[in-house]
Amino acid sequence: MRARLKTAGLVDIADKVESRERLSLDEGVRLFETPDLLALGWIANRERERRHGDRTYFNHNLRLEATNVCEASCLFCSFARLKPGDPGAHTMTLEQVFGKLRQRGDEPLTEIHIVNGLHPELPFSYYTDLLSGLKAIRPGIHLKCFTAVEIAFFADHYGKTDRDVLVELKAAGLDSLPGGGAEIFAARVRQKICHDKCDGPRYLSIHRIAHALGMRTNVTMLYGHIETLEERVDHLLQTRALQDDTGGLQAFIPLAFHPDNNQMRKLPPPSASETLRVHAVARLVLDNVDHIKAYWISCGVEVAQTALWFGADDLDGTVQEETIYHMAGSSTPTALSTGDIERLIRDAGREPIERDTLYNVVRVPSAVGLRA
Ligand code: V47
Repeated sequence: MRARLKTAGLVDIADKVESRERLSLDEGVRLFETPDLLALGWIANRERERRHGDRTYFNHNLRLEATNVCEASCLFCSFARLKPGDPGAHTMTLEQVFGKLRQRGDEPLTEIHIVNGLHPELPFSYYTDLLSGLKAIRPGIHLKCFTAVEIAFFADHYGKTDRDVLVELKAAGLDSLPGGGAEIFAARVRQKICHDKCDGPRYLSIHRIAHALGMRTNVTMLYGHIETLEERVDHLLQTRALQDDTGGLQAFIPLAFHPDNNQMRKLPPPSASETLRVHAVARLVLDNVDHIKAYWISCGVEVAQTALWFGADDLDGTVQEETIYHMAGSSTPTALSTGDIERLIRDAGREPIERDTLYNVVRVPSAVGLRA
């Protein structure tokens, strides 16, 4: 392998990773630029196996979107509708949301993940009642709800501070924040693709406040549109700097841009190689984040399986009611059973571990062949 790393010009980076030295912006860009995807994958996989062996995490979760009414105008979004009553706009009543959970009977869900549009007409009590109502139905369930972009919107719209919004939502039952809304932190990109929502510094500041309040969060990165390689690595470095300060991030999730039915539909979607490359570079640059998630809804089931050899150690979960990606052209199923996910992981040569949101082990489907 060393000869191949040498030919690829990656020996110095491979050695740095092995001796746990930090990678720089330039080194991150070099990793993106290398034509030798397998050499990059080898380095990322060695790091993945050092941390997790063959262990590959997933959870039994339910994804809900209570409203797609959104006053932001992100060019990449196929899900949002500007106003209530616009064709395709939907807003569930709280009873309808609760019904979605009740329909699941006693299915052993451990997490509900909710992301909504920025709805201009709902009262703040809609969100607090949503959380407390879900907790009343399933007291043990983990509520991973509302991106930092939604938190910023609540603060501006209801005249509160970001901190007060988080404190009130936490009191109502919020347990953690999902990573959505990060897109690319660079102002140049945000100005072009999502100019009218929370900027990068505020996104990071909201995660920082959530961590200080004892909540864990994830960070995502939307790639494969107009961003440069430097802007991708800068996004990773800003994520790494936040984690240095707080330690509150659990997982980093690269999200592949889907071009159908949105204003960036002329762009091609990122290729499978690009997706593997992004997972691998994320694993290597984010030396202080434990988990890299290959979200199968976004990158496709087969590529997600392959990403488990390119730095990723997590596949997200059963999901069940996704619409953001399916409205943007994803051809993945909308749900997988836990049995499906276990099979996918084993079929990829890894060992499935069912986790909860905080990465506590819920179930080890098979202990055979597990590495320490
Ligand atoms: O914030 C929207 C992205 C995100 C498109 O935290 C698009 O565990 C690609 O954040 N093409 C929502 N991406 C999904 C998300 C997420 C997913 C899985 C796990 C977690 C977690 C978080 O989806 C949005 C936006 O960045 N998105 N439209 C599109 N056309």
